[in-house]
Formats: sequence, C-alpha cells, structure tokens
Amino acid sequence: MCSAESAYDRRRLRQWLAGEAHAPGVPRRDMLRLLAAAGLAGAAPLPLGAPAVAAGTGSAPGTANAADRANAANAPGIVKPLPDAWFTVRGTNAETRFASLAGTGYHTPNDRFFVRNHTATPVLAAADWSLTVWGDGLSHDRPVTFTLDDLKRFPTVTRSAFVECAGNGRSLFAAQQGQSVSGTAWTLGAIGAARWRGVRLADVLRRAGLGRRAVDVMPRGLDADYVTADGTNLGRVRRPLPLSKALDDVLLVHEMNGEPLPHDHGHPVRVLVPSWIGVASVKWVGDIQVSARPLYSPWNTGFYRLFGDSHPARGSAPLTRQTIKSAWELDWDAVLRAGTTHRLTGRSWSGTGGVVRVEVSTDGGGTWRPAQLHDAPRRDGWVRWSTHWRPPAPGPYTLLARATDTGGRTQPDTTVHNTQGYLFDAVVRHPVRAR
Ligand SMILES: Nc1nc2c(c(=O)[nH]1)N[C@H]1C(S)=C(S)[C@@H](COP(=O)(O)O)O[C@H]1N2
Ligand SMILES: [Mo]
Repeated sequence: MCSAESAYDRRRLRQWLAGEAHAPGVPRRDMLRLLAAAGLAGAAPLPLGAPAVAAGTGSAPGTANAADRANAANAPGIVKPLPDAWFTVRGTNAETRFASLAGTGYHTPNDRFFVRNHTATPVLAAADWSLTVWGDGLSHDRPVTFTLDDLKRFPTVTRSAFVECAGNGRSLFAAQQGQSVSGTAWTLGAIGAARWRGVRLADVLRRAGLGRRAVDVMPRGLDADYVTADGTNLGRVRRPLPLSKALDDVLLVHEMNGEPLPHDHGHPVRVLVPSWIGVASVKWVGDIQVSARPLYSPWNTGFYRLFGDSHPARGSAPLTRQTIKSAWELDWDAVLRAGTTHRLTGRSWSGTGGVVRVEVSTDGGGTWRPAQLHDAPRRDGWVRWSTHWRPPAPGPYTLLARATDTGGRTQPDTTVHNTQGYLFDAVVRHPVRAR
C-alpha cells in the first residue's frame, strides 16, 4: 500500500472508531483486525468526533426484532464484538440480554457486560495515559499528575460491585405504565457485576494534597465532547461527587474480572462508585478537579435528577444510589413447554443494601411464593435465584419477581413517573408462552 493510501486508511479507520464512518456488511472482527494492522489498536487518544446519540430504538422490551439484528453490525464506537445472542444494540450503547447471563456465574463476563457510551470508545494506550488532579481544593493549587505505574504503587483494593445505568428499565415506563420518557430504551440489561481491582480515590486525593476547603471532586473522561441531538456541545462526560463520598468507597480501577480494563469499559482507568448510578463511574478518567466550591455539570443538573409532575420544578436532588430491581434470565416472550417442570432463574439487586428475599409469581401476580436464593445478601451486589414452574397448559403467562433488601425496601407495583425515565423499580411483568 502506498503511503497516501495508508494514511487515508488510518483516517477512515479512526472515523469508524469514532462512529463517524459506517462499514455496512463488514464484520466487526475484520474492522478490528484492520485497526490492529494499522497500529491503531493501542493508539494514544484519537481525535474522536461526537456522533449524535439516538434517543433509543423504542423497540418493545426484550424483542429480538429485525431492526435490532440489523443494528448489531453497527454499534458506532464500541470496540468489542456484539453478538446478537448477547447484546441488543441501542444507538451508541449495547444492552446485555438477560437470558444470556443464565449459568454465567456471579460476575458478568467482560465480553457480555453492557456498554453505555455517550460518544465512542477512545482506544487509549496505558503507557501514554496519566491522571491529573487539580483545582482550588488542593492545599497548594498546583496540578499533580499520576501515571498508571504511580497509581499501582498505592495499596491495592479488590472489590465486587455492579455498575448499572440510572436509565436501566426505562422502556418499562412506556411498556408497563403507558408513560412516555426520553432516553435510551433499555429493558433490564443495562447492568453488570464485576470484580474490580484498583486503588482508593481517597489515597490518591490525599497524596495530591487535598486541602481543608475541598467540597466537591469531579472526574472527567477522555472520550470526545458529548453533543446532544439538537447540536449543543456539553463537553466531556464529567459529574461531581461530594468529597465525603469520594473519600468513602470510591475506587480508581484498572482491572475488571482479572483482566486489564477493556477499552469499552474505561481502559486504562475508570472511576468506580459502588451502588451509585452508572454515570458516576466515569470511564477513561483523565483528570479530577478538586474544588473548594460546589461544582455543576450537565450530568448533575439537567440530567440525572427527577423531573416531572410529581417532582420539584427544578428537579429532585442529583441522583445517587441505584434503586431495587429483579430480572428473569429469560427472553421476552420466551417459549416453554407446557406440562413440563422448568427451572427458571433470575437475579435481583438493590443500591440500598443486599437483597434478602425474592418472591415470584407465575400467574400474573395472583399468587406468590419465595424463590430460592443462591447468594448471600451482599451490598453493591446482586443475588441469583431460581424457582421451579410447570406451565399447566399452553397459552400466555406473566412471570413476576419482587425483591426486598436489607433496608426493608421492596419493589412497588408502579414507579412514580419522571420525564427521563430514571430509577424504574416496579415489579416487571415478564410475558412468556407455554406450548
Ligand atoms: N467517560 C465516560 N464515562 C462514562 C460514560 C461515558 O459515556 N463516558 N457513560 C456512563 C454511564 S451513563 C454509564 S451507565 C456507565 C456504563 O459503564 P459501562 O459502559 O462500563 O457498562 O459508564 C459511565 N461512565
Ligand atoms: Mo448511564
């Protein structure tokens, strides 16, 4: 290949990575091979564009319809393969199919973990990466920079925790409550649990010279500026954390389930804020502002508060902890044989404590019985559960699961509406069919 061609090819590949170029019909694996061949797979921060984010596909919960299948070849900006059996692509995001978690164990394998990207995955090289801590909340107000090797010299912490999007379950506001909401139309698969390894943010902040006047800490990603559908540039993804939280259980992690953090999940380093809404866990973190005054970003003002008729005019306080949910490891409209006993499985989780009880109903909520729990209640984690069911006759059925956590919180029948569809916690009515 002559050098002009190869330069053009690299540019095109960069555009593909940034979601600006499409490669219809070209298998993702082939594109990734091209990237590797062009030496781009481990490249320093790419000049990424910011594709507008689609508001979600609006497809019915869990349906593997033709549109989803067509989409799967084309999740702009996600690096890992997205097989139809594991993922539903929604704009720049990929939702894990809950049915594909059956039998996978407690932690979600990295290759099945959902991806929520505002723009596109930047392919960063660990050797070129550094983290800058800066701001008037430092005692000396001089930026301090840490390489990955510097970070690894702090005491290591390993911790199991889920990451869940605040909008997980959003499509159920429409499907189950007839209410319209904006945002990616997730069903229940915008969650994954992993074993993370890293260091305490508190240790890093103290080493950087945390001052006594600091109140807020704002990590920011190295991915491209986020441009809304109407063309407003909101800058790079960033969201303030109160200092008290930053010093409590927040980690800077560089390993996920025993592997270096994958590109799509924040390689080389992301923030992990256990049990808080996913957006707090900033991926590809490049800098952290430490401020003596409260900080704001679009992600704690216009987004990630509750708006709507039942909420204050200026919105609720910024969202923090996740809510409580349950999901069956079954496709929507799964077909089961009538007259046969099936072992059905699922998972339940809560951001306010471990799950201590799960009740299930196989008759649309008429009768309930306890599910068998296979994990101890664990803060920041989920429990796997199972039940046996013999559909008595062919026909449609509705399966329900209802969790209760250590704080006594139980899933309600309906979720109070909010315009952006955050924190859906109602018991989900999961349709299946016996044949
Ligand atoms: N830099 C950056 N961090 C980010 C995001 C992003 O787009 N850019 N998305 C956030 C949101 S909304 C969620 S739900 C989680 C998703 O994490 P995952 O893609 O590793 O599953 O990452 C958060 N961190
Ligand atoms: Mo999210």
